[in-house]
Amino acid sequence: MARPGLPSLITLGLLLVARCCSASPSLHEEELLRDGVTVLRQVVDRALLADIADASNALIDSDATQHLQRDAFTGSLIPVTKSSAFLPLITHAPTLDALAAAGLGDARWLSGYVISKPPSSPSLGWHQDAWYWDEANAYGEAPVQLFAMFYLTNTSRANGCLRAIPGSHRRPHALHGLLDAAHSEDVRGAEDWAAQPAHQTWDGEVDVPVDVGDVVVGDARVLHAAHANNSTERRTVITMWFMPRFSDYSREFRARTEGLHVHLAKDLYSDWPAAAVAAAAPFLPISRPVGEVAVVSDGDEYDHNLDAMVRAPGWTGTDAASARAYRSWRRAAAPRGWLRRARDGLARVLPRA
Ligand SMILES: O=C(O)CCC(=O)C(=O)O
Repeated sequence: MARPGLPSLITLGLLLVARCCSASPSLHEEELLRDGVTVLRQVVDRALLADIADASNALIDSDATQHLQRDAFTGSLIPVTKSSAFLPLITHAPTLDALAAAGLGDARWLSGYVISKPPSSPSLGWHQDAWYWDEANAYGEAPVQLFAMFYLTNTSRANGCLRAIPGSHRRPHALHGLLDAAHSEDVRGAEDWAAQPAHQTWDGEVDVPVDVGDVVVGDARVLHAAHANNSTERRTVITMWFMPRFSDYSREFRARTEGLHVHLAKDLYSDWPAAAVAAAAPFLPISRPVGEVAVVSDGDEYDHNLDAMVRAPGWTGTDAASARAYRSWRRAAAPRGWLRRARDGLARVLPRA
């Protein structure tokens, strides 16, 4: 084999240096697809985080949002659209560029929440946040909806870090049949909450502790929870929801997403300064100019289980493609009888390691 000459070695070196110095933070794409969760390390500017912490604390302390913090398990669940200070997280280039580099570009922002666990608060129970389980694409490999969690403090088991069950976004899990709907009244404040499956330790679960500046990126389908906050400080996360590859979805699914987005993010359209709305516009899942988006202010803004949402896995009979997708998803956990018998037979005849 010919040896590379000096000029080509120099070129290679320069290319490597350029790549290393200009590279946007890389998303561990395989980890995200396999586990349903990954961490982008140190991608958020400290000054921006300080502004976001100020805006979050002002919202949490405001009388106007007390009805959005009725539940000590989640803590606050305040839409970020209550303040245009959160715009930089809707348009956050390091996160969106990392998604794009991993093939998850054209991401549109669906909604976002200030989730602040008060000091000495109980665990947030296991849940998954997908709402499109009647769609065939809910059972595929590619994520349809992603969370980007921006924590405002370092997190650990002591102050309520995130935990997750890797792989549960692609495989049925015992918890799927045991849980009530995420962020619903059913999971808030039950007297025997500590004994419920949603607050137990499950095989395969992992803690996802972070440092300030990290962003946890995950598939909406992955089962996740948060430990109790046993510290004396608030533990706040800004959870932002994005729909990657938005233009690839069917017209019907885009319309469904748009309807949900306008409902969940209505304050952006009614209360934000025009310049902030214009800056957000390219990142929104809307099919019309922002000025033409019609906002209806009805319903309970604390309700996260709307009629348009299908919150639990299971084919609802809407179309044949999703029936096929659902069957293959089930098979991933429960191999066909002949496969199971063959595997058991092999295990009997092969010597043990
Ligand atoms: O509070 C946390 O760490 C997790 C929040 C969460 O589960 C969510 O945003 O769905």
